[in-house]
Formats: sequence, structure tokens, C-alpha cells
Amino acid sequence: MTLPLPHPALQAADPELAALVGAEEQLQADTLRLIPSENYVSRAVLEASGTVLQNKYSEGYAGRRYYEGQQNIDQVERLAVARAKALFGVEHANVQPYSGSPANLAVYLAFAEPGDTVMGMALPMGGHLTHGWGVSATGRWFRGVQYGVRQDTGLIDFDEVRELALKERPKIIFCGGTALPRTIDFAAFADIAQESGAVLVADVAHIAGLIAGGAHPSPVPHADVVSTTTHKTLRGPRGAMLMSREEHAKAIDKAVFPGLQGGPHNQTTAAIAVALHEAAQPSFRDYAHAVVANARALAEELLARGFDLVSGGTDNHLILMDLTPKNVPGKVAAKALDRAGIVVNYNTVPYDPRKPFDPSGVRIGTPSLTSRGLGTQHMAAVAEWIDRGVTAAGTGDEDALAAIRAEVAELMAAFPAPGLS
Ligand code: DSN
Repeated sequence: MTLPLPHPALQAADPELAALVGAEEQLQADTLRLIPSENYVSRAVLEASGTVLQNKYSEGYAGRRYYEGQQNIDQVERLAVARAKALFGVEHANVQPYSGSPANLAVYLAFAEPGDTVMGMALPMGGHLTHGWGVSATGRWFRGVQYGVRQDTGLIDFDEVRELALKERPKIIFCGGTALPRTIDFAAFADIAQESGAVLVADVAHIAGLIAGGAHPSPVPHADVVSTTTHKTLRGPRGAMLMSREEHAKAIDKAVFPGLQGGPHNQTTAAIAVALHEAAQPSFRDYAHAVVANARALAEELLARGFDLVSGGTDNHLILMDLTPKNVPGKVAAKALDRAGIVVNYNTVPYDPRKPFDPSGVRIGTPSLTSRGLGTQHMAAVAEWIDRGVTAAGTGDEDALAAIRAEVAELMAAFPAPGLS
């Protein structure tokens, strides 16, 4: 199929908008997308998220709605819930949160009161805004105490986390984050949560697909609540889920609706159901392991080219590069790489002396390129482009960036993206 994809009704009704969608399709096809929280969803997921389910209101839960006409919607939601429970081996799943931040807010509503102490990883250390960081509502309406990683290893110091938890006695402890290249030790967090009397929430948004595919240990035996988005490594639509033991089911459901949200986005629920079905297939296990193998291979290739990687490498889908030794600020590198057809995001690194809007690091990951079928044999080329791109960023060599862009587009043309092909 040639791009842009056919959207005849959209094209007729709003050619201006249709052109923008077409341009985005082309951009996603031509570029090497390395933002670790992004992916390509399948055509089936795209189709499910663009159906007449969009037209229906359904406040409540299956069998307990405030609106009639739920004959099909109830079945869609039950299917998504059943698939989530089966895939992750959980007793309860709520598939209604609009996205990751609202899902985490629901956790606060379920387990804490305003002003209570909560604990999470600091945002500049790799945590998430909603884990109690100051600029977020969660850091303003709750008392957020934050842990980090050790400066010498880039790894979490569990003695420090335990000490902090026992001193501060948080109601909730979050583990997980947005820039963590290493395996999360859910058992260690569970011990600390139990000792300090906290509810343990594993925010696995980044690694949900790896967990589903058996490429990262599961938090399910350890965490009271598992929070995840559905659109990152899980390769579903933009949405979220909260999963838990049965004992927390009522509190979570009540917090999502009516606590925080109105009608669920049924078209998203349907697409989540499709993505969960896809993630239950044997091929998804291969995908999850390939994501990790690619990230490890890419990390090795970057290290060989003198890049400084936080924690020295990766266990998962994500690599955090500190560009300080390259003398190129993260933002300058990210913008130059974008001009070279390599899409990354600039990111703080632990103990970053620079500001969050102009930090020292760049965050990359392998979920999208693995979805296109690139393997470990391609990671030397990817690392080489990044190396040349960062060098060109430092010297302002636009010709070098244009040359990389052409090489990237040539390789990408040979690996059509799911959803676009
Ligand atoms: N925006 C997500 C990420 O890129 O990791 C986290 O919310």
C-alpha cells in the first residue's frame, strides 16, 4: 500500500486535516523512531480505535451502567478485562483509565487522602511526574518524598529506599518510571512496602509489553496495584489499565468511576482488547525478547563508540545516554538527530547539572524499530548514525545530517511499519 493511506471521507470533508494525517504517516514510515515510549500499532488496533463505539456513552461498569443500549459495549469491555486478566495473571483489571496519569491519580484517590505522604522515584532520576513530583498535582496535593539512583552506579540503592520509607511511612510507594534502563526488582520494593505499611504500586507503563512477552519479570506476585499505559511496548492504543488483587478491586473501580472520570472511551477499550489479544500470541513473546536483544546490542555498539550510558547499559527496551563527554547538550543532539531522520527525546540524566528543558541526556529505545523487523544485525548501523549525528550536531554539519537522513530512509523503506503497510 502506498502512503498516505486512503482516508476518503476525511479527505473529502477536511482536506487540510487529511493532509496532516498523511504527512504524519509518511514521517512515521520514513524515520527511525527511537523514542522508547512510542511504537507502531497494528492495522487491527487502528481500525478498532476508529469505530462507532466512539458514539456511545457508558458510565459505570459492564452490567452496572447509567445509560441503556449497552448490549455490545458491555461485551467489549468484558472482553478487554478478561484478556488483561489472562495475559497478566491478575485477579482484577480496570481498562477505563484515559491514560497513564489519570490511572495513577485514581490510585491516589483509592488509597490516600490529600496531604498524605507518598513515595516515588524523582522525575530527574527516571521517575514519572505522577509519582509525587512537585510540579504535578500529585506533588502539590500530597507530600511527595522521592528516591533516586546512586551516582556511581546509576542503580537504585534499596538500603536508601528502605531507610526513607521507614522514616517517612508513605501511604503509597511507586516503583517504575520513564527512564529506567534496568530490571525493576519488584520483590525488593514489596519487602520495603510491607515493612513500612505502604501500598505498593508498580507503574509498568514502559515495560508492560516486555512483561506480557516474558522479557521482564512480572510485578503481579509482589505489587498491590499494577498501573500501565497500553500504548508503549504493549503496542495498543493510547489508554491505560489498573490491575490488582481482588481485595482492591472495589476501591480502584470507584476511584476511576465515579471518582475521576465520566464515560469510558469505548473505542479505546475495543482497541485495548485487540492489542491484548495480539500480545497473547506466541509471536508477541518473540517481539518482546527481540526488543530487549536489540536494545542490548545497540547499547554495546554505542559503548564501543565512546557513549556514556546511565548504569552502563540496559536490561530492557531503553537506553539513557549522558552526552556530557561528547560536549553536545541533549537538546542540541535530539534536534539534530531529528533533522537526520532519527527521532529521540532529550532527557535529564541522574544528577544532571543542566535544566530539564535543556538537559545533558538523550533517551532512546527499541520498541518501534523492532516492530518494523529490524534485528541485532542492524544495531551497528543505528549506533553509527547516532554517533555521526551527534558529532554533526556538535559541529553544525547539516550536510552530514542530510546524508544520514537519506541512509535512514533507505533502510526504513525495506522494513515497512505495522499499521502503515
Ligand atoms: N510520556 C511518557 C514517556 O515518554 O515516557 C511517560 O508519561
